[in-house]
Amino acid sequence: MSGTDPYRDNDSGLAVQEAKPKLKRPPLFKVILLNDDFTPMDFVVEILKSFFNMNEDRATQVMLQVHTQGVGVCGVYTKDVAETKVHIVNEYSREHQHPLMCTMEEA
Ligand code: TYC
Repeated sequence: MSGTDPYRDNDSGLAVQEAKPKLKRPPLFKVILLNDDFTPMDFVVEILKSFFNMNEDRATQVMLQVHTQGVGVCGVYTKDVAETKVHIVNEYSREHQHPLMCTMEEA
């Protein structure tokens, strides 16, 4: 074999740096509930249990946080998952004639 085989150390004296891995962590998004004056507290608790896997105590805490502070975080997800959660919560609320608003923002 000749001396130009690229897989062979040909002692050129050049330092070769390995490429850095190009994988980055995907950006994360907070799914957020907004307060309103009309959606029943029980309905919000049911949403948090059904779509965000919270138990009764945690769901009640988050619901009360939204009720008193105006907003609360339901969870943090990748973009696709956050978008899907926002969509299903808003659809479900509309189906039940409640004005509850769910949205997302970069974490
Ligand atoms: N403020 C509502 C009420 O008094 C309850 C509520 C809580 C509504 C959280 C929306 O995201 C919400 N019935």
